[in-house]
Amino acid sequence: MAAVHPLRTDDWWRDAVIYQVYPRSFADGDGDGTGDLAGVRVHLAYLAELGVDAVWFTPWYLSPLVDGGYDVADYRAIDPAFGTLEEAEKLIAEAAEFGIKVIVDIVPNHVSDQHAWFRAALEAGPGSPERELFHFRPGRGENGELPPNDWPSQFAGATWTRVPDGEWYLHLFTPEQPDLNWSHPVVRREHEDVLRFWFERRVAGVRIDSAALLAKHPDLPDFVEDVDPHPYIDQDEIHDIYRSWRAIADEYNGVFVGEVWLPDAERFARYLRPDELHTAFNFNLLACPWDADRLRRTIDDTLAEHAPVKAPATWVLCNHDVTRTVTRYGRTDTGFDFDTKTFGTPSDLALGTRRARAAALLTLALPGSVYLYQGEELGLPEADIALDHIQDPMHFRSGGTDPGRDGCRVPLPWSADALHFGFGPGSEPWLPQPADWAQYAVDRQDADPDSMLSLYRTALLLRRSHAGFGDGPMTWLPAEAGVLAFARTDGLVCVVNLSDSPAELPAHESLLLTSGPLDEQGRLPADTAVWLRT
Ligand code: TEU
Repeated sequence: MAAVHPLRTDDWWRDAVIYQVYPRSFADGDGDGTGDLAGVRVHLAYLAELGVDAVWFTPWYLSPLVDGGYDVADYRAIDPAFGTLEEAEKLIAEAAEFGIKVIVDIVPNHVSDQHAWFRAALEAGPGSPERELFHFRPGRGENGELPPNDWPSQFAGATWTRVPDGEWYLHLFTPEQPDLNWSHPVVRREHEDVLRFWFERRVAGVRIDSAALLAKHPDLPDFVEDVDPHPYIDQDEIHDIYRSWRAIADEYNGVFVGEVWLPDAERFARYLRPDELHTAFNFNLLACPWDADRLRRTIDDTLAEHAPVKAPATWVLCNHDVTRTVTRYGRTDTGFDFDTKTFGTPSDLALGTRRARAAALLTLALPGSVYLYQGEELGLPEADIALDHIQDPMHFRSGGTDPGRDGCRVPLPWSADALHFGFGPGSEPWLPQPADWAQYAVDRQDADPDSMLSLYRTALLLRRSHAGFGDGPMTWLPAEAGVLAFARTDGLVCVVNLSDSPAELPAHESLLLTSGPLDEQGRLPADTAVWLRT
C-alpha cells in the first residue's frame, strides 16, 4: 500500500473515522498481561481492514498508571509496560504505510506526582520557584488544617492534599495527579515543546485531555453554585493557550481534538474558532437516550453550534470513561445513564446490540467525523468486574459506590479458542475477561457476515466510497413518529426506526446496508437502521 505523506495538506480530519486504542487493553505482545505497542503493531492490518483513517492512542507515556496513564511522569518517554520511544516511532511509520494516521493524547491539566517537577517541588519546600509550577497554598483554619478552598473534584473526593510541611496542593483528579499552574510561562513553554516533540515524530494530531480545565481563577476562590465564571471550568484565559498551540500545529499540519465537556453551546464553540482547536469531542450523542425526538434535537443542536465557527462535528458513542454502548442502550427498566454507574444494573444485551447497530449507521451517516472506541466494532458489552479486581481510582474515590470505568476497559478478545481469547500469550490479562467472550472474538465475527464487525467493515467501506457521507449538508425527511430519516448529497438517505412498530421505507433505487433484516413486507423493523440510495 502506498505510504501517505505525513504532511499532506488535505482536510482529512473533517470527516475521518478515528479509532481509539486504549493500549493497556488492545493486545499484549510480550505476554505480561498488559497490552503494548508490540500488540498494536501486530494488529495494524486489522485496523486497516476495518477501514479507519486514524488511531488515537490514550496516553502511552511513562506513568505509574494510577489513572490508566492519565498520570504522566514524562511526556517524552513511553512507559516500559508499553514499549519504547523507538517502537512508537516504528509504529507511527508502519501505520502510515497502512494509510493510518496517529493521534497522541496530551494531558496538560496535571502531571503524575512522580513527574520530576512535582518531586522537585515537594523537596524545594514552601515559597520555592519549583512550587510555583503547581498550585500550592497554605491551608485555612487556625493551623492551616483546612483545605484552601471548597472546589469539587472531577472525580468524587477531595481536591486538595496536604504535604508534611503543611502546604496543600490542588488536584482536580486524584492526589497522584497534581494540577499544573497554567499562568506560569515555564508550564506553557514546556507543553509547546512537548507538542513539537510529537509533531516532529510525525503524529497527525493531538487529543487534549480535560481541555477546558487548565486555567484557574488566580485567587482560587470558593465555588459558588451558578455564578459566572466557574473558578476552574472554561476560564477565558484558556483560549490564549490554544491560540499559541494552533500556531505550532499549523507548522506541521497537525490537528487537535479537545476533550471539552461543556453544557453551553456558545462557550463550547469558542474552542473551535479558526485559530484554536480544529475539533472537539461532541458528547451530546453519547449522553442522549434512545429516543427519536431527543436524538433529532441533539443532532440539530450539535450542527447548529458548530456552524458559526465552520468546524466539523464529531460523533462519539462511547470511550474509555463511559458505559459501553450495547449495555447502555439495553437498559430499559432502570433508565439510560451513561455516567453514573450502578453495580449489577440489568441490561437486555440483545436489544442493546440491535440499537447499537442502528446507532452505528446513524452516526456514520451524519456530517463530520466519527470516533470508534476499541471493542465497539465487536459489540462488546460493559463487563462486571469483581470487586477484588477493580483498579479504577474513580471507584475508590466514590467510596465504593460507583463501579468505576474498568468495565469498558477489559482486554479485547481476538480469537475464540486461544489463551485469554488471544489477547496475549502469557500472564492473566490485567483485568479479567468475562468467560463468555468467545462469542465476541474477532475470528468468530470475521467469518460471520451478520456480525457487528462485518457491519462496521461494510459501513466504513461504503462511507469511504460515497462522497455524500462525511462532511457536508444533511436534510431531514418527513417520517412517521419515532422514525428519523435524513438525506445527504448524492441521493444517500439514512432511516432509523426508534418506534415500536415497523416503518415504511421511502422510495429508493437501492438498499446499501441495513443494521438488521427488513420484515417480509420490506419494512424497517423497530431498532433498525438502513442506508438507501434514492
Ligand atoms: O477525563 C476527563 C473527565 O472530566 C472525566 O472525569 C470524565 O468526566 C469522566 O471520566 C466521565 O465518566 C479525562 C480522561 O478521559 C479520563 O480517563 C481521565 O481519568 C481524566 O481525564 C483525568 O486525566
